[in-house]
Amino acid sequence: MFAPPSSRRLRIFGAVTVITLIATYFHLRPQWEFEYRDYYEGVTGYFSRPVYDNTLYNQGNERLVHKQYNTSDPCARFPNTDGVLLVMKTGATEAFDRIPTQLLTTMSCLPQNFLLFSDLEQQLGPYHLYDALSEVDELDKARLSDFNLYRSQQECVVSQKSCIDASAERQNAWNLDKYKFLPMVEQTWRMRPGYDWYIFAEADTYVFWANMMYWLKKQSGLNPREKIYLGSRSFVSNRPFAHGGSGYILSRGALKHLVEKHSNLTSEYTQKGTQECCGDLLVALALDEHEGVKVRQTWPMINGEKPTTLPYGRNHWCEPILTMHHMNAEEISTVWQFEQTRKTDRILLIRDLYESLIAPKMQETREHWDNGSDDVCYINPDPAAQERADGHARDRQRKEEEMSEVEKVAWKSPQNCAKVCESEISPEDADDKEKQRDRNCFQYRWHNEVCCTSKSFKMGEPKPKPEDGSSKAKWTSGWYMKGIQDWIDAMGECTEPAWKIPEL
Ligand SMILES: *[C@@H]1O[C@H](CO)[C@@H](O)[C@H](O)[C@H]1NC(C)=O
Ligand SMILES: *[C@@H]1O[C@H](CO)[C@@H](O)[C@H](O)[C@H]1NC(C)=O
Ligand SMILES: CC(=O)N[C@H]1CO[C@H](CO)[C@@H](O)[C@@H]1O
Repeated sequence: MFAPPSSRRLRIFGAVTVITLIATYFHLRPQWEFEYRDYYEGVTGYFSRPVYDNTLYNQGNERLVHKQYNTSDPCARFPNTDGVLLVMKTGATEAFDRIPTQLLTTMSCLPQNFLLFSDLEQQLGPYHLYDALSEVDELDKARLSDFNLYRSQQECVVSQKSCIDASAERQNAWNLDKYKFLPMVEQTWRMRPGYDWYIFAEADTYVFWANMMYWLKKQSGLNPREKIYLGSRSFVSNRPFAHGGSGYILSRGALKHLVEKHSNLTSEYTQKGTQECCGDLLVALALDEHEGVKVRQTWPMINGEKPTTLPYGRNHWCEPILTMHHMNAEEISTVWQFEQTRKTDRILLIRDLYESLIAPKMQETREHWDNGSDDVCYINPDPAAQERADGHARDRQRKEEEMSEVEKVAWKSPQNCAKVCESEISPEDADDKEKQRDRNCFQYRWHNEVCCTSKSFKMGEPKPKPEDGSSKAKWTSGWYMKGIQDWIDAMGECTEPAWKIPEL
């Protein structure tokens, strides 16, 4: 069969057209790619990520942080963490709110062999959340009411948020939490034996890795083969333990002996847990009862506060910081950004947090604000007013006969309260450096005829406006900025970081 000549010509024309187009494409393609790459490099550099205005850059911290945030190489200044394992504990009611920010910030620079423990086995992107309670005896789980939430979480067939009201279950999540600690410690050694140091933290703990690694490996002189337990020491009925939220550290020696020599820890401390307040205490009991290991005080380097609640001043100034706690996702991101945009690599001291993050936001007074002033209080002496004041403030009153004229009337108004700090150093001693260094009054808070002052300075947080609009019920906080500045000047530079030697 032959096609008519017109149709054949058409087909040849079609074929030639297609071949021409393909040839043109192959001829031009490298050029397009090249031009595209050129253009892209002009904007950000081929392999680099964007540069932004640094949202932390402010009047007052220009010499401390860069004006711009170059996000290209976030791990460039991150230390080598060989020999150190991070073990992070969370719970199903909070994991998806807290862990992603940890993964986007500090943990993005850790080798990915850290461990995440929760009270439900879950998957978060490529990360696995292990169920710390998986090895608790089934009979205990069925028997103990503290495990009711554990069962509800497991029975949930949709997302946890849809099943569980996290704020209503806060107390139950806390009650369940204490049972996770020792199983987590046991599983950690079995899953990842042989590290020198194990850092146990929570999802709202921030770890300053550069300081931490320098201290653990170089500065502290601690030997991981010894049985060592480090943290911020707290007490429950005179029994010392390392506060869990601040993060605590176990040496290889401590973890190995505790886990390998005692096979029944989970069962034993599940029983004990029913009688005790908290899991961080249970860890201390297990270490003490089985290995005779007691916590060494590492506070304030291992710290339970965060930049806005740290009591800056004596003992919180030239000390390096290793951890902070109660950090919400935004706060974690902020401190990471600060670490990333610092102009220096030297050891990060508590004063650096103040000068970079807090000082630019300080002002003389804030209304509807609580800065946590509670060292010395002045309350209306009228019995009814004394009755109204909370016990904590009542216990911290200065004796009438020890009060100055200014202190005697401090309870009357925020303005009167402010004068307590202003009058601490008399005008003739105003330039006395020693007196400036020994200052005891940096800030105040006034509320309901209660005036309290503080021997440290801290930012604090907003308080709700009084519903009835009464001026007495309003919270007013203030800072004696001149006294703070004089103290800072009198302290001078921190010539050496004030490393804390962990003591028994
Ligand atoms: C950002 O950092 C990268 C990697 O360190 C560097 O190559 C790039 O030039 C930097 N960009 C700017 C604008 O400084
Ligand atoms: C483990 O501890 C539990 C609780 O203290 C106890 O009842 C049990 O007998 C122990 N088992 C072993 C093998 O020691
Ligand atoms: C900075 C600081 O200590 N803030 C405290 C302010 O007061 C509230 C209680 O009203 C505390 O919870 C904060 O910790």
